[in-house]
Amino acid sequence: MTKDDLLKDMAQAIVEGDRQAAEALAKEALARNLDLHEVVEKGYIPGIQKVGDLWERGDYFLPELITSAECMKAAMAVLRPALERARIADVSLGKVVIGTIEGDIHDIGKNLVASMLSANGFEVSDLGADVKLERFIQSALDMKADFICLSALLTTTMLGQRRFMELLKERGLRSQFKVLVGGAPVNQKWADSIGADGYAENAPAAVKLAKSLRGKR
Ligand code: B12
Repeated sequence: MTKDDLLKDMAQAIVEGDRQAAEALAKEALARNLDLHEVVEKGYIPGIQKVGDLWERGDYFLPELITSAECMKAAMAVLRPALERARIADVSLGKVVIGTIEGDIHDIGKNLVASMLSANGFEVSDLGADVKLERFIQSALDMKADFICLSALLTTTMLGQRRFMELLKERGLRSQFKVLVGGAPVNQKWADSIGADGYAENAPAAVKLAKSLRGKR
């Protein structure tokens, strides 16, 4: 099978909710030593995006959405150790607290950002999904984080990103951390409007952004 066929099959496995295929293809990508960033960005992500489109059009319902999301998570679980092992630098480029805002259980994209930051030499503390704003602050203070990364996939939880910025200011902590925001409904304009330090549209861009902001205050 060519690489392009493999990538197409990955997308299809997610669309069809075929967990066995999604996992087997991820294992094949590892065995063939493929570029895992390409595998994720050109194989699996287009699959879950298609699922989102089908759902929006009313062709898929919540059960299909859940099944596809589980396949995506299963495939990412196969790839995650290798993504993280591919650590480029052995020195820490900075400490990162990451999570999905409270009220939001989407975590596939956040997990990818966490894995890639970790693979690129950042020390990452992943708080998971549905994380209370207070917890982000406490964890960042406890680990003396450089970055706080907030993921939001719902328009409602995007508002939590804005509230978070306000909370940091109220606590007099704004200058202590760089805050990065992301998630499908988020964009640069939103990041600017809430006074975040940066926005990135995908995991590789998040790594680039974090690297570019290192040491800046
Ligand atoms: C999979 C999925 C689910 C799964 C989630 C499983 C999981 N464990 O994550 C399940 C089935 C559980 C689910 C549930 C729901 N979902 Co949903 N879901 C999706 C779907 C199809 C894909 C999301 C995804 O994983 N994308 C793939 C990843 C790789 O992309 P990503 O998350 O955007 O992340 C990338 C970037 O955004 C960026 N990034 C992400 N986070 C961060 C953070 C930082 C700091 C940075 C820099 C970058 C960054 O990098 C990532 C990697 O490249 C989207 C559709 C879509 N187009 O997004 C809908 C979608 C997000 N869901 C939606 C909805 C409405 C829901 C539900 C409310 C449905 C319901 N009626 O119950 C619930 C929400 C429950 C809750 N309280 O959270 C809507 C949101 C609409 C809106 N405007 O608010 C969407 C857009 C679908 C739609 N078109 O209507 N969902």
